[in-house]
Amino acid sequence: MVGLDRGQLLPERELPRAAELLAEGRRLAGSVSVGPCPFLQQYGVRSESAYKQRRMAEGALMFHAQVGYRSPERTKRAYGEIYERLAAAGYRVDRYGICLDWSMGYPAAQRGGMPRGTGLTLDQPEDFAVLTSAAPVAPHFGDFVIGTPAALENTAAALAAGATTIGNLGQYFTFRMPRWHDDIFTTAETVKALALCAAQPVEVLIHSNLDDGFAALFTDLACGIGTALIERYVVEELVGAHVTHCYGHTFEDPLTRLAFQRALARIDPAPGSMIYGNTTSFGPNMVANYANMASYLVVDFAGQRAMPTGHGLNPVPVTEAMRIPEIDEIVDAHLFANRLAERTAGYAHLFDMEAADRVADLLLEGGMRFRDRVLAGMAEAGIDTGDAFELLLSLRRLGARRLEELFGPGQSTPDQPRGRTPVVRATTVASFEAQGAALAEQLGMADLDMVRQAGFTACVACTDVHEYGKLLVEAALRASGVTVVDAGVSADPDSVAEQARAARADFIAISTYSGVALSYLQSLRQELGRAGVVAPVFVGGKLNQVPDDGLASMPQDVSGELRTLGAFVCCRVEDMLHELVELAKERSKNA
Ligand code: B12
Repeated sequence: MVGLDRGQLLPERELPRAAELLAEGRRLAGSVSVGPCPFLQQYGVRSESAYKQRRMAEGALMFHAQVGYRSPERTKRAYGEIYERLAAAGYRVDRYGICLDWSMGYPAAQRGGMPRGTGLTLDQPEDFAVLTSAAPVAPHFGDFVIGTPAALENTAAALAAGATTIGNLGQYFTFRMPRWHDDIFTTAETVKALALCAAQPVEVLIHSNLDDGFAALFTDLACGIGTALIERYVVEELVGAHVTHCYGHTFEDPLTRLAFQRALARIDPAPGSMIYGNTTSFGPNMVANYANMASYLVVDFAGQRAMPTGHGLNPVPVTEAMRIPEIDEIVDAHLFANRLAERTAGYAHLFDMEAADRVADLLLEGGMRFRDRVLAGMAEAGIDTGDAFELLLSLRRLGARRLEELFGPGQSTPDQPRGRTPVVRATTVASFEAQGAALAEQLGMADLDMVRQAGFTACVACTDVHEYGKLLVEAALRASGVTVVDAGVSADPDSVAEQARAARADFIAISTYSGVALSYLQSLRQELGRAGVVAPVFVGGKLNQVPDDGLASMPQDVSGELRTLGAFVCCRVEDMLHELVELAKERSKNA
């Protein structure tokens, strides 16, 4: 008994039924099918899954590159050029993850005037095929397709362009499109898109990047495996399609990275899509980033050599933390990775696979417990867990934090985050808590006391799915005695202004990463004015945007414009804390 009630999660009197949505998706398969593309033709396969199985049998390592610039021409050039330059060096890029812009998640008819990020927009369904025709590399449409309001139309276009791995179910759970509030529509389109894939005569893999979804926000890695099991139940048992899982961004620790691969191998019958690079380890020092890249790739190579799971491996360009990588930088990363693979061919037996399997056993056992408890808890609350629509929507509305609190497999421990001792601790979220506390301490006793005594209230939000900056800011503020009002993730400016007003916030802290910093701050200023809120705004993260003038297709730094708008631009959390000391001094003078 966890006190969960259907009325809290699904208060609507009427909701679509999965059976009808699934039937609609399947019907569409009569007119939409997997089209030809150079990848399928060159390798004589009907799907990427078949290709992966063949390469696994050969013992080959496979490689994944992420491409997607604002300009379709530049993206098409990247599609052709990366393949050709690697082939000339004797190497192969097996697959491209095509990084669509988040505005592609709106149905085409409603896309105009909606906020745009830094990625690729394809206006017509035919544009998908123009791209995939540029080289014999498997097209993976893994962002802003399944899981968005445009799920059905984007899936249809991706299939017609020859894509047989389509995602991203992970994004369904966590990504919210700015100014889009209809999660019922998003869920219905997602279920239809899953059914369209399931009804194809060739095997289409439904990709889920667990790090894009709840997994990046759990404190227990076993919940990540549990989520993979729940997704498998939805996709395979309720819809009849094939699921494949990706992870990697946040997996820095070598043992758990390897153990996660081995645990997934035991639950996913289909080949894996890709193991993403450990992007969170990348910083401003490019030489150091080569070491970061080598450190996770060596683990991934050993994992694939010992137990091939079909995942493409992802050499992350060393510029990742600074900007969207250029074509040259992607090629360099792949040249480096291929050479590293040659140099480390004999390393696999040096790894302690038994140690990894002991962790994999824990992940699996905890993951199964999590899945079983989630499904039993939902059923007890009155959710029809046999209905893909109801189950998906309930999970999304509940969110990672609550799911872990209610159903996590770890022992109940009230003083731990989420109230549980993790079965296998995920280090990322915990490290932000610790870093935040350390930053506050660095202020020194006198300044810290000054801020604590000021009794500030802060309204904190992030503009998109990137939540780590916000978690760090919140941790530092709490440790400085500031009351934090959580205005949410992917928070629209009007909602932030309203929450700042209601809480009488002394200041607002915004974390932003998706290349919308300037337009967001402009709207926020307007909304704050409308709500009558006069409070300083601190902003940090990736402060850039693609200009609207059509002259540049890459995002440009907008820190100067943000300062002109009156915002406090913060490269580091410390910048905000120092400013708070000044605000606290002023407050004590005026008291
Ligand atoms: C982790 C990550 C993700 C995770 C986020 C997990 C989560 N739940 O938070 C996942 C995998 C989900 C993800 C998704 C995407 N990502 Co991402 N991601 C990153 C990554 C690797 C790290 C960012 C991060 O969280 N760092 C941790 C924070 C704590 O550290 P920091 O960034 O150095 O921040 C410091 C300061 O800026 C400050 N700070 C931050 N915010 C604030 C706020 C205030 C008020 C203050 C005072 C200080 C402050 O605190 C830190 C320490 O001082 C970066 C690349 C990189 N290595 O930086 C890309 C990156 C930010 N992502 C990017 C993109 C494009 C995306 C996607 C659009 C990709 C896609 N097509 O799906 C989606 C986002 C979709 C959406 N709807 O928004 C781009 C952004 C491009 C740009 N703007 O130019 C980057 C730069 C990667 C790249 N090179 O292309 N991503």
